Amino acid sequence: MRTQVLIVGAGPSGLLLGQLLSRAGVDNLILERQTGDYVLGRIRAGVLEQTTVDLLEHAGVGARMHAEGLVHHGFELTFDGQRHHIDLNRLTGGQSVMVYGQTEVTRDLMQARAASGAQTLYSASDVALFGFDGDQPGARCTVDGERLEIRCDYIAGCDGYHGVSRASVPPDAIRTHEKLYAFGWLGLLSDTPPVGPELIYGRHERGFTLCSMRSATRSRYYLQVPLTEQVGDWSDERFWDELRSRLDPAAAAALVTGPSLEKSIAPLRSFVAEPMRFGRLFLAGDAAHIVPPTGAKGLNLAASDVHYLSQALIEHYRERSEAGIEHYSARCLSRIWKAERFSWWFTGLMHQLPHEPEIDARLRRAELEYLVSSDAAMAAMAENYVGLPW
Ligand code: RFL
Ligand code: PHB
Repeated sequence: MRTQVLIVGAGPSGLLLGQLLSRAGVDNLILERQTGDYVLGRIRAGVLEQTTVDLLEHAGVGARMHAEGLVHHGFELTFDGQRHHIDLNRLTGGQSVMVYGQTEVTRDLMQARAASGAQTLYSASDVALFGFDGDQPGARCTVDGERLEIRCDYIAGCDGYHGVSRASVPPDAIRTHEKLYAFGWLGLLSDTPPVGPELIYGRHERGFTLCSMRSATRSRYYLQVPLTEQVGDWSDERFWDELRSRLDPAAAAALVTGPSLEKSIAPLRSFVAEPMRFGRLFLAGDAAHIVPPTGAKGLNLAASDVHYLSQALIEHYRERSEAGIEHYSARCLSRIWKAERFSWWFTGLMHQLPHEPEIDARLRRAELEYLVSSDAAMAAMAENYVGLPW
């Protein structure tokens, strides 16, 4: 088999890259380790920056997002029992974000791919990459018990943090930076109306909480929990009681509870791999970087990588220009490090940090008080939250 661009991974990065390439007439094939249903069953990100919304539109998958997504002009911060509104619209000169779940983005992209006739091989096991340091790259894998070999011009490693692409790079060619936090987020999805019209990020002595949503009738809540917690120890009732105890009185009174549709614990990590190109292999999305979810940058960073990579490859095939390919890694990393900084800062500001010296906790409270009293500080936060320009 042969294709121009072999994409490893059918998460949002791989599917969006495939869609942008297909629309530009660049032949591509996706290899995915899981089934399509498994990929759609993962509940992850929920907030899209305007640039991500624009890119999805450009990819021809904007219709349902615009019909069903919720435009949010602000969000709320709570601490010490008080709510503070961050008016994104006013602070950024009219910008906003779109609440539309990763599951829906993925579903829209899968449907567009099926309609375009581009090929995706699901349940592909033992994917092994070769030749990307030369000019004849490819991959071998097993699909339906058959061993396949696929040749290509380029490989896009869109296979997430645990994928094979980054692991295929010789250790002396790659540098990684990593910070694992001592806590995770326990998430719950339920068919209950959201507690308020905007997202609420809450700091509380029992731990951070986030009240998010997927629609007017579906809510997504998160609780900071120690990494040692097991999801099986959290009945729905225990989750709701804990959430209520961390909310401000008005939110606690407004909270509507119901059976969970999904519950899971995600560890929090900051991670960057440099560079993001190794000859004819590119890394994009979670394969190259992870942010803690505070601020919802993970999926949006994946989208900006894919924007740069699709441009670079399309330019290569249309104009025989290597400029985008040469600059891919540096362009991505410049934006990634800024989003890493923001996510790390917002995480530290809002979470209970184990064994934190008292003075650090007081300093963080002073920072929060300063933040909500200063338009300059709120504007800096808002500018990062809506997403830095490409
Ligand atoms: P994905 O979504 O991990 O997709 C990678 C795909 O590659 C496949 N794969 C392989 N395929 C073939 N061969 C192999 N050897 C393979 N190894 C892996 C996988 O099965 C998968 O389908 O990466 P991608 O596309 O870069 O997308 C990135 C986003 O998914 C990610 O940034 C966000 O979901 C991060 N994230 C969150 N971001 C937010 O902005 N807000 C959130 O609330 C949020 N919650 C989360 C998250 C990430 C999580 N992970 C990764 C543990 C919650 C979780 C649990
Ligand atoms: C979500 O809805 O899953 C979500 C929203 C905002 C975040 C993180 C996750 O910062």
